[in-house]
Amino acid sequence: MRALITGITGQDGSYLTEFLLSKGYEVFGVVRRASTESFERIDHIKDKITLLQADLLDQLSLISVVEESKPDEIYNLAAQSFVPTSWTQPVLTGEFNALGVTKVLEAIRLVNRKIKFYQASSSEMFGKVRETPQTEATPLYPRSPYGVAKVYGHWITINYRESYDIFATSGILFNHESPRRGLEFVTRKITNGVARIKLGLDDNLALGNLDAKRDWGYAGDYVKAMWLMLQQDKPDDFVISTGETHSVKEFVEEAFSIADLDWKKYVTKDPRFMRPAEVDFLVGDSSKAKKILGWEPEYDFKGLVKLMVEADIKLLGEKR
Ligand code: NAP
Ligand code: G4F
Repeated sequence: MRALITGITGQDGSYLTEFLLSKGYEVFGVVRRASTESFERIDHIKDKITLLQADLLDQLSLISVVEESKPDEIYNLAAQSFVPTSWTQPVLTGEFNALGVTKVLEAIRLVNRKIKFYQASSSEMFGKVRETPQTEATPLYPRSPYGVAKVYGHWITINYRESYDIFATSGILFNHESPRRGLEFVTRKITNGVARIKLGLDDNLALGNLDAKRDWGYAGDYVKAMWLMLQQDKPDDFVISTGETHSVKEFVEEAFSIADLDWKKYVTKDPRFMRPAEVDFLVGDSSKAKKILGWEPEYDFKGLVKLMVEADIKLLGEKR
């Protein structure tokens, strides 16, 4: 089997690549040209995969990489994925996260309609939640330009499924984290902050809204669900979540306690990290994925926080 992954240099791209290699896949990854190469997350597997240059902004480059790699499956993970940036760069976010999806689907339509397609949709689409817990049938109410663009990506995926009979699936994934998470996302910001404080490199961690609640899972568990979705007889939409919700404050308490630190001595609230419109509460119901895909997460909240805190303490310790 051959797979093409957009966003291969990202958190999910790196875990999915490892998983597909373990299943015997030939893996091709889309990377965009940059003046300096930073493939940190896939450095350890770079010699086992083929990297091809393309950009979600460039239709012809996407057609070329699909022609060249001849994939059985395409995983569209590339995106501008940081929600706050979607307010400062709303047009670019729309180009990547909304129209970019159409460009990948057009490449499939033009090159080979038998290619199976996975779209990285998001629980951010639920935004100001209309029901709890959120399922595949919950109405969408996005609260950021990022969320709005992801709604477009979700619906264009369904539209190509219905218009052209393409095997196009949409995975509505709730927040998933890992030691490879970008440093600006709240979980990694906290675990990196804890490690820095523990090692005496810092004495403060400035955060925004501590009351927001998220359904946090482990990225390594979630990429398996992506693959399972493409192994089914028919394309569909699936919510992937743990079913547990915790506040940012609870994440902070757990992370600091793992390092034997009192969080109240170090954490401050900084209005710079508040958002123009917030998603206050998310919790997913992934019964459909459990029943049809047989998917279950292995990591729970405490296991995830521990994994991330320990990894950051080790990483910073090694760098010293
Ligand atoms: P990430 O770590 O930010 O990775 C994003 C990837 O997209 C990077 O490889 C990046 O490449 C690539 N990319 C960005 N713009 C591109 C463009 N114009 N052309 C080609 N590649 C481009 O994100 P992630 O956490 O792995 O998330 C993967 C996907 O799942 C994203 O679509 C995200 O929106 C979605 N999602 C994530 C979560 C979550 O909790 N992690 C939840 C739901 C949905 P560079 O290395 O060149 O920047
Ligand atoms: O970690 P976050 O930045 O993730 P957010 O906005 O939930 O988005 C992530 O999950 C989505 C799935 O629901 C993905 F689609 C998306 O690509 C991304 O991966 O923020 C989580 C919460 C927010 O409510 C935010 O207001 O944490 C709150 N928060 C509080 N202090 C903070 C901070 N967020 C960040 N990034 N930095 C802070 O200092």
